[in-house]
Amino acid sequence: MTQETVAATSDAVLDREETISRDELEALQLSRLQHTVAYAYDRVPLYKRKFDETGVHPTDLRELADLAKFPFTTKEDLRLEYPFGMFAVPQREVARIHASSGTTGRATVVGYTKKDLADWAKLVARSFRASGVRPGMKVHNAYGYGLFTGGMGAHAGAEALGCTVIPISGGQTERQITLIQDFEPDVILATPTYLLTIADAMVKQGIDPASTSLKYAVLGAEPWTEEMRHELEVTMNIKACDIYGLSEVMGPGVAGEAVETQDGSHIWEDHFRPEIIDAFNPSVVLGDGEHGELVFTSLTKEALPIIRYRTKDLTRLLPGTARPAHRRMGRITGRSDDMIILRGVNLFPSQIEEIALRIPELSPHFQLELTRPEGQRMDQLTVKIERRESVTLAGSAAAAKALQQQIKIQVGSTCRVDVVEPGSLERSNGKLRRIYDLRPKA
Ligand code: DLL
Repeated sequence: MTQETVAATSDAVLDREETISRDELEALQLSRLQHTVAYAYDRVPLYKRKFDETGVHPTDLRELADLAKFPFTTKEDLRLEYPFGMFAVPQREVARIHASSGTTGRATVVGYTKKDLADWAKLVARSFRASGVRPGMKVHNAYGYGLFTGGMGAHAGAEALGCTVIPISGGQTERQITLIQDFEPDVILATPTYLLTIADAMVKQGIDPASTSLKYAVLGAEPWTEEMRHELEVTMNIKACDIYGLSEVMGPGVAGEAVETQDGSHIWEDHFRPEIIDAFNPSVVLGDGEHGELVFTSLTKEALPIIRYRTKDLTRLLPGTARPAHRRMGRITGRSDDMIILRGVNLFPSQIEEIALRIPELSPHFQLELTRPEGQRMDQLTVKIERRESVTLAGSAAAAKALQQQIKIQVGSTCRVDVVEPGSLERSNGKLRRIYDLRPKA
């Protein structure tokens, strides 16, 4: 045990920073923030240029609210500085590099010093511990290994916590099932949709997913709903908690959920200062409880300090509960760039998930297709969703109608619903693609 840890709860030893008061935490944030903006300004030409253009200097940061005077950083900035222009340390001090897949344009590259890696592992360990994971547990890590931060980030965190890690990575679902049966892990780490794929494949093999050794799951990397939590907890007889993060800010472990409250992830505010802004009018910083776009400033990172990074994730900040000084984030409703605008109405896949899972005949396997039928000027949304195994044809038709009506009532959108055969839609191996935009390109 390191010196910075102290005994706190009955069966877990928390980091000192998890138990400090809000006042103490904010004092720590301010001094770390002052250091970070000066450090970024001195070492990264992009920050110097942006601060100078905005007419703001690191010495202007006298209190936490002054952060709002500083310019935002976007994914586009990271792309323009590809590959290493955002790094604040010489290359020999960069211990590891990760990158986003870059489905739209160039990949974004991120780097870590040895200390960054140690801090990251500590925060992932902190998140896992909050979610019920304990030293000595066997952890089946089905997040993808490689440039994606999920696999290696979760791996290092589980090791730092003192767990036995099974580094299976994503995919090869049959093999995942064999190893779950043979190695009898206590914990599984995966995206929620991939865990669903695993559970589904178990059923196909005649294995009851509720009968395995698994007791906990720590799920993230994509939006998921309370309804999906319920589905997975019941199907697998586990406790499922959320873990949030993004590569530009660190990777998994920026925020983690406590198993005793299951009320949203606590943002580890001793390392990250969150803000919520109006996504359409970014100069407006919103108050706690108000919905908007999440923005992060790193407080301790060396290789890639990040100032006011616009995540595009839409959520709100809530007061801390299980870790009172650290604010929680509400569930991410979606990303501003994943929002479907259908005849003026905004819609997110998570809204469909929420509504569909309340209809007993429907499964959590769905995708959204956007089309523009020949000769028409209006876009059409089709929800393709699998029925549950036991459901009859008549049951499917009634469920389709119910879903269509509920989407109309709760979201305000008119859409088509096609209830399809179980197993006919693509399964997730990691982050699942929900939206298929088949409209002709302009
Ligand atoms: O997905 C890091 C991660 C790995 C988090 C494993 C949790 C578990 P990126 O590939 O950079 O990093 O994608 C980051 O994924 O901006 C969100 O849109 C989404 N995301 C991540 N965690 C959650 C979550 C990793 N718990 C992007 N709920 C973020 C909803 C999430 N969305």
